[in-house]
Amino acid sequence: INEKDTRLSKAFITVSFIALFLGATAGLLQTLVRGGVIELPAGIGYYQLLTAHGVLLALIFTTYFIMGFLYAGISKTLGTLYEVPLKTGWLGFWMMTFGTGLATVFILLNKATVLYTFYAPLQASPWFYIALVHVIVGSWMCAFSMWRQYYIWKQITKKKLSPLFSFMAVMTMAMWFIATLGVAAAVIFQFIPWSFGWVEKIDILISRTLFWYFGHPLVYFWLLPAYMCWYVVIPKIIGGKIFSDALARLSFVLFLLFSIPVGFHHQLLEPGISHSWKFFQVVLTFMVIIPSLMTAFSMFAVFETTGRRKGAKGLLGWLKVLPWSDVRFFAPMVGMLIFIPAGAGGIINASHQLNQVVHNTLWVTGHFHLTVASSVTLTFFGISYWLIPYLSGRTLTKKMHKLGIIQTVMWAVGMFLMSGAMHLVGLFGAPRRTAYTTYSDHPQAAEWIPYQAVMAVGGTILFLAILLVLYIAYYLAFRAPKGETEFPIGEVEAAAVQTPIILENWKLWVGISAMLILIAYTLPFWHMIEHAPPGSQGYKFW
Ligand code: HAS
Repeated sequence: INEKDTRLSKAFITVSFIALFLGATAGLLQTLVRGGVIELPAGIGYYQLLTAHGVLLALIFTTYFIMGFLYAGISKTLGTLYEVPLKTGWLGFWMMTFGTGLATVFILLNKATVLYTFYAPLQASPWFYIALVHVIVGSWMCAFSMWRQYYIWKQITKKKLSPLFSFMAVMTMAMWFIATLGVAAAVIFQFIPWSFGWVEKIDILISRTLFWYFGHPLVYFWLLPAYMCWYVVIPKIIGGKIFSDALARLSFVLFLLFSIPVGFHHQLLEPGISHSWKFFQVVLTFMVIIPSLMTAFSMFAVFETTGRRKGAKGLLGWLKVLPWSDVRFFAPMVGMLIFIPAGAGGIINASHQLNQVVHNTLWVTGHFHLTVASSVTLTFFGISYWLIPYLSGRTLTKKMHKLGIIQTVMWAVGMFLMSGAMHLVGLFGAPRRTAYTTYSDHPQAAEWIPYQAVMAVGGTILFLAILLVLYIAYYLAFRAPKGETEFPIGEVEAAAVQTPIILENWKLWVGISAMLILIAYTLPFWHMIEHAPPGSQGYKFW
């Protein structure tokens, strides 16, 4: 990888790890507050910390890590970044970083205590929304820059199919771009005029709908780079081959089609949206489960074929020959295993009737700590263990392999306690996003408190695990012995079917995606506007 490209990736990864540290510190404090273990010093609010925790980890750590990973992979598979993509990438980085800095300052000043979902009626300082515009537009710059690199590569090579990694990167950014149009519309047309006081009222339903139009594909924006590691990197690390290039591409196409028109499954208890439209989007939600099931199938196939090729016998003998002591495999593998119950939880959430039981309880918090905070995050840690030395020109030592494995185990144990307790106590009705002081004197709370204590223990273990991963990252970036580290990119099985070119037909897939979005959203949106409360001016532009 070229030195200039390295710098861009390193810049993104550095910010992501700083956000990881700050967000984790907020997380530790908040789990201790909620468990009733400590009280915050005067002036700092529980919801302020919760906002910092959510924004820094769910939005900033993930997005920056993803950009750093995608740029490194694109440079590896499509070649050194051309001038325009590189410059646009830096423009994106600085816009995003300016926005992130500004947003963090306003959160710390307690002027943007609106949680990471930031929809109305909670209102922040207008500067928080202006900061968000910078983050969103900056990320679009990165999307344009990656697409441009891909386009130039295609022009020069005249190839119909691009390398699997870069196809996946382009697809991930396409999904991100279409999804962020919703949140950008809410920020520009609703939140900014409302927070500056240019309009008096805001339509809450529309703000939530635009947020969730973005909010669900957002979770796949986190997931897809993890899947890129599972599909493309893991086969190489375990000494195997990619099961099927066509299957991997198809699963990404299905994510583009079905991850966006499903936002209503976050609004199943929202008045103002008719049941038939909710039902329709629930059906589409069940469609978006299919590419994950395909991924599970594909990964099992890779593990089994690789194991058998290495001489494994019996039904499960292949399990034994997997490289369990290689942290590059171990961390993502634990992430994959956790994704089995995590995905099952998602299916429960999406089931309309069951959603009535779990919505707005700590169950949902448990769900996303298994998905994004475990399956995705452990995979990102697994990637860091080779990506950081790859970028810094150093090597992943045996000692770091061991520390990484300890880190992963600590993460799994901490999360088992924290997320397990969240799931259970959620079923007893414990609400999410509620400070200890809000209900601690309520008789019902007595039943919840022991679970919250377990959450605090789990949260503390997780915080220690973060300190460990930060140490490993620092060591790999600045202290490890100099040398070359591989960027593992797998090859496809010789026996796999030829990939049909149609899978890389962008007009077709983006067109179908737009059509599905129009079908799923136009009429419900129209109803919302028609039945908007009088005087609600958030959509004055209509
Ligand atoms: Fe979710 C709420 C439904 C997946 C994140 N979700 C959330 C929120 C977040 C989130 C952050 O329908 C909270 C938002 C908020 O603040 O309010 N979710 C789903 C469904 C899926 C799903 C159907 N979610 C995710 C992923 C996330 C994520 C992924 C982050 C990365 N979720 C919901 C719903 C809600 C929700 C409702 C709203 C709840 C409410 O009422 O508020 C599906 O995509 C899941 C499909 C996954 C699978 C698992 C496949 C398993 C694989 C692993 C195979 C393992 C191997 C290892 C190969 C079907 C691929 C084998 C190895 C051996 C050694 C044996």
